[in-house]
Amino acid sequence: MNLLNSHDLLRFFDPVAGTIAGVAPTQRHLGDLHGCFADTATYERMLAAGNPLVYGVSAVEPARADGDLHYALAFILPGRVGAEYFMTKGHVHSWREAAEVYLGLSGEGAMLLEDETTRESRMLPLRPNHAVYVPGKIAHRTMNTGSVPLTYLGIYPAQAGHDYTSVANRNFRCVVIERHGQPAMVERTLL
Ligand code: PAN
Ligand code: ZN
Repeated sequence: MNLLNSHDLLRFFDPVAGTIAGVAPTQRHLGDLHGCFADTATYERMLAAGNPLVYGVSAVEPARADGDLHYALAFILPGRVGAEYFMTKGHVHSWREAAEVYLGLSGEGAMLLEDETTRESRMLPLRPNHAVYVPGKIAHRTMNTGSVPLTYLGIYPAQAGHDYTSVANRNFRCVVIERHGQPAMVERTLL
């Protein structure tokens, strides 16, 4: 196999739908987000009433040699569990040093970043014309803070990998809620 044939050189994506032609998105429903929302009573109530789709991720992950890049286009539907916006599961990269760049494409959202060691947290806006840099060793989660689908592109080292377990075990220290019509980051234990 020659170098050019071994890579996915060109793909076509829909920035509003958050999908890539020829790539079936991995779908995450509310039931896949156990433990993510602080308001567990509202979460269980919503889950009992149905299991809505929350987000989808279309990843292009062809080669995995040193220096290769992977990317994923994602959409998060608008919605809330109580005051908490629909969000991704969140992860830290298995190869902890792996950083990532997020580009907002459509809609309005936010990213929650948390330092694994110090647990220092930041909330950053993610929307069109915004690029968010996620350094290595930083757990990251994305939420839709608007009323239409949020779409974004994430580009990361092919060796990054996704560690969901350590985030699920310890959870993010903070949650992002709607307060006075605006996203606000608050301590999970204070909700
Ligand atoms: C993104 C995420 C995407 C979905 O492509 O995979 O936002 O979030 P979860 O993976 O936490 O479900 C990324 O950060 N890749 O590394
Ligand atoms: Zn990532």
